[in-house]
Amino acid sequence: MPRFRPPPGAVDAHCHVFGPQARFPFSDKAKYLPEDATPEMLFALRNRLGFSRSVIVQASCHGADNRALVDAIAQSNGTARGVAVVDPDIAETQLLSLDAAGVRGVRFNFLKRLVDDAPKDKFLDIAKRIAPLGWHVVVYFEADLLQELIPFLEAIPTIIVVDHMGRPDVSAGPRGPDMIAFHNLLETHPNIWTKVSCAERLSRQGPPFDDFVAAVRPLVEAFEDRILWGTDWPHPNMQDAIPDDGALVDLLPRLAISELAQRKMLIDNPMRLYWPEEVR
Ligand code: 0GY
Repeated sequence: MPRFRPPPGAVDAHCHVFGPQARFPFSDKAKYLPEDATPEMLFALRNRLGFSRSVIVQASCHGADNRALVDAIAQSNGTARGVAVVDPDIAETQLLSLDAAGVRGVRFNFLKRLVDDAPKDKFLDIAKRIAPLGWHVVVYFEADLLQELIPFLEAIPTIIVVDHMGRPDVSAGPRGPDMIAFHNLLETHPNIWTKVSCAERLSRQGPPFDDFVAAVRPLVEAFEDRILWGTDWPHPNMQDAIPDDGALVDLLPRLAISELAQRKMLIDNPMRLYWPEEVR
């Protein structure tokens, strides 16, 4: 259990569901085959950790088949929304039905170990089609791709959320080259947001993740209206070192010091993206 209690209404803005495989089989292009991670498990953990809402992000192992995601949102009683992966030729009616199901964004994954290809031209076609729905784009890439991706990011007409800050080397500190490049990206592109999540993957030191906190806190302070956070439960591809979710939650008051900054990161910012109809 975490020592930190998130404020009432807090949103876990990055988590996944897998399967159950018997109902929702994995893609035949999946690069890993995780254990089932069901909506019941997700919502039970969320309640234990003190979060109120979840943003479920389509993971690569389900490809562009969003049925498990849609099923989980349907079981959430309005407390979950989703980010889908879609093909460029998806029918308009399917997009509208994903919207009705609670999807508010699409994800473009550039990690070579997770996907066979990441066609920028097709991604841009998708971005143009989802923009009128008020959706946004979530992009997952690693730090060595950032410079090359900037023209692509600049062609996207919506808000963009970068997963896990584009996986910087946090061990170099807040003035390390990756953190500086990412800071500059946010400074020069007001439509780019990020999730300051995945300490468990990005920290070289491990718990209590001091290197992560030192590198990331200045980013939170500089861009507090564009920062999200998520558990990344059930931590795909980390079978050998599954992190303690409570220890991750205990990072929150170290990343966002004031109650106001915590409220923005955990409530105001995710609500603007995922439940805008509830934001006054
Ligand atoms: C994450 C991380 C990973 C996996 C995926 O789509 C995915 O399969 O996102 C990863 O292996 O880094 O963000 O959950």
